[in-house]
Amino acid sequence: MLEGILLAQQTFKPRADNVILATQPKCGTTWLKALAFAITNRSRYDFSDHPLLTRHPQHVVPFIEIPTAGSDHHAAVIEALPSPRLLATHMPMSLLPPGTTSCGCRVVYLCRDPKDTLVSRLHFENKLVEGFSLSMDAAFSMFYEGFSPYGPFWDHCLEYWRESVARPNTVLFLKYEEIKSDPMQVVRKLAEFLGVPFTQEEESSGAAQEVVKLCSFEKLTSLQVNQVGVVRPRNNVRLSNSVFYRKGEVGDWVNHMSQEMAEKLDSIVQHKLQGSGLVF
Ligand code: PAP
Repeated sequence: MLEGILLAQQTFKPRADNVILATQPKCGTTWLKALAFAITNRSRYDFSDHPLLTRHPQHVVPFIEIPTAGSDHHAAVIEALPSPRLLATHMPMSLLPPGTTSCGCRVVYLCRDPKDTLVSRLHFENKLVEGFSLSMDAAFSMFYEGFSPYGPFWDHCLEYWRESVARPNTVLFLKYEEIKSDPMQVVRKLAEFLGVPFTQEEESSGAAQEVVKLCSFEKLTSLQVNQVGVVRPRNNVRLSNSVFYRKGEVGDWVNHMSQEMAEKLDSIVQHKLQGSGLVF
C-alpha cells in the first residue's frame, strides 16, 4: 500500500474538476463508486443499457493509488483519463498527493460503523488467501490498537470529518447507515454536491429512483459481472468480483462480535472522536 501511495504522491496531478471518492476499506466503496458513476453519467447512458449492468463498480472508478489489473503504468492511465475524472482513494486525507485538496476538486467521504467495518474486513481478508484465517480476536485487537490498512479507523474519519466541517462545499461526509436508511435522499444530496442536481423533469421521470435501484445490493449481486471473474490482482492475490459483496447490512456485527468487544470498540471510538461532533 505504501508503494502505491508514494507513487501517487509523486505522480498524481490533481485537477480542479476531479471528484474523489474517499473511504476506508469495507466502508461501502463499491456502493459509492456505483452511485457516483450512475449520478454523474446519467445523461450519457440509458438505465436499461447501462455500463454498470456489465462492468464491476470497482472497474468504472479507478483508485488513484491502487493499480488497475494488468497495468504497469497506472499513473499514465490515471493522467490520460479525460476530465472530469471520477476517482477513488483509500488514502487518509493527510497522505493525499500535494495539491489534491487545495486545487478545488470535490471529495466525497463515506464511512461506516466501525464494528460493521471490522466484521466486513475480517470476512474479506479471510476470503482473499486460501488457507489464511484471521480470528475475530486477532482482528479485533489490531483494529482496537489502530493497526488498520490505512491507519487508525478514527484518525481516517476525523481528518475528512474536520475538512467537511471547515469546507462543506469541498468535502461531503456520508455514512453507510445513512444511505441504507434513505438512499433517495443521499442520491439527491450527492447529485447536488457534485454540481448535477436532479431537474424537475428528472424527478418526475424517476431518475433518482433508477440510480438507487441500479446500485442496490440486490441489483448488483444479481448481475453476472458481479458474480464471476476477477477485479484486480493485489500483491499477487486475485480478487474475485464477488468478494466485494457479502451481506450489505447494518448491524451484522452482532452475529460475529461479543457484546464486550462491541462496548470496548464503541468506547475507544467515542473517546477518540470526543469533541469533534462526529458520532457513530
Ligand atoms: P473495498 O473497500 O474493499 O472496496 P467496500 O465496497 O468498501 O470494499 O466494502 C464491501 C462492503 O460493502 C460489504 O459489506 P459487508 O461485508 O458488511 O456485507 C458489501 O456487502 C457492501 N456492499 C457492496 N455493495 C453494496 C451495495 N450496493 N449496497 C450496500 N452494501 C454494499
